[in-house]
Amino acid sequence: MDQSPSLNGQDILPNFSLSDPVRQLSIDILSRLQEASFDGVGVSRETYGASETAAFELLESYALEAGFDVEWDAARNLIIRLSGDNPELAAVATGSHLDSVPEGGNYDGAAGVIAGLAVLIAAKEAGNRQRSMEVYALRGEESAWFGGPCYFGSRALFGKLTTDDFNSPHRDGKKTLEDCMRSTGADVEKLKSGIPLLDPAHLACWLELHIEQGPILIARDKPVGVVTGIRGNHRHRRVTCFGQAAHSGAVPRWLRHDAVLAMADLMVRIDEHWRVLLEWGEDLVVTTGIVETNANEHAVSRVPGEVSFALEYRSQDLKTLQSFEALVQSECDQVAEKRGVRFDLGVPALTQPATMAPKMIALLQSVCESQSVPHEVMASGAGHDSSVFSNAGVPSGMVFVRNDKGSHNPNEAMEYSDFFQATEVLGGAMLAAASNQAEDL
Ligand code: HGY
Ligand code: MN
Ligand code: MN
Repeated sequence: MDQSPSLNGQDILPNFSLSDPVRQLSIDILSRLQEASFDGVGVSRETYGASETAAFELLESYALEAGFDVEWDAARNLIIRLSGDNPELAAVATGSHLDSVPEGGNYDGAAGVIAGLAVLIAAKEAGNRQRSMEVYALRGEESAWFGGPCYFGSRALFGKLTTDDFNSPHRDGKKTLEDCMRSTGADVEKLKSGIPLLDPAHLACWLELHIEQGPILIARDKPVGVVTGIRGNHRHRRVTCFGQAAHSGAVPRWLRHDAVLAMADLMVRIDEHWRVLLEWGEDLVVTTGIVETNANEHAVSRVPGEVSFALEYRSQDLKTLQSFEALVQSECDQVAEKRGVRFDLGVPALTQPATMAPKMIALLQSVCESQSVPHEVMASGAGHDSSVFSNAGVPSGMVFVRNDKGSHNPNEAMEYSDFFQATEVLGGAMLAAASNQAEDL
């Protein structure tokens, strides 16, 4: 990979640093977001819900106060713009999502949005850049609120929302994504038309800062990661196993069709395939994050006739995802035959894996080196909006921030010193890209 600290022959990367007031402002905004979204345990910013909208309105107030133009698009994403000297050139963009999982952490998504605002404020003070710089605060990245599909705000940008998305049931079972979008003022008809809200050619590149959400940067003792690729995922939001309810004392094992035992049998088989595939060097993670018997009928003295569970698997390799899907189906058939049960896998939601642009990886590495920031080049196990931008043809890159205690939990932590180092890497890369008039970065 090109290690030279340059971008299309541009030898010197512009210096970029955050002033103390901009650092303090970032801390203030993140603190206010946390206060506004505290749910008694952690942070909840509900996809297309009032708590997510409140976060967007808070961000808008800071962007306006900093003197930027802001725009709400048809999906109620918020775009913050700093015009360049040649505004007809393709823009340099950054951003991330503002929603969170229920009882989650404050930094998943929000750190990237606030880093983008900080970069724009610093760039405005520094002056002279050719390309406009934009921050996209995106709605609905998480799958947690609507069971499987995700990346609603970023996919809306490129006209990629589907009927299944709009009809996705909210986790409370009382409304759909469409209902929730309408409640925020989104132009659902326009989103349903499939007309892109953003022409990929409008962007010269997309760079997203995000917390790592995993343990690697902590283990490597490095503050920053440069991302090479993002796993795709295959989500069965609700698999149901239908067996036969029975008296727990009166029915012998050989006459039972126990739904929970059948599910357990399937999970052990799936786990064994996972273990073998990893030994063969495949990239794969498998999770069942939700398991529930029917609370209206389940009992200690009742053999469960029905159980539902979520099943998600992720890989950087689309073929691995597709072949694992076939394995899951064949194991369902075998367990069904053996135990006299039936599995309903439902309609899966698939998000494609994505690779980051080599030029963006090289640029981010060059900036890390020019700023003497220790960094790890690594893949992302978690999904990100950057995969949508990359698969839409926008040259994309990601900067990871070391963060302790993982993510998708209220203990999610991040050191501000790491956040500032990563933000200065993001800013240096964005400024280099914005100062470069080459057609293709
Ligand atoms: O689920 C994910 O990978 C992301 O954190 N939404
Ligand atoms: Mn995220
Ligand atoms: Mn997340």
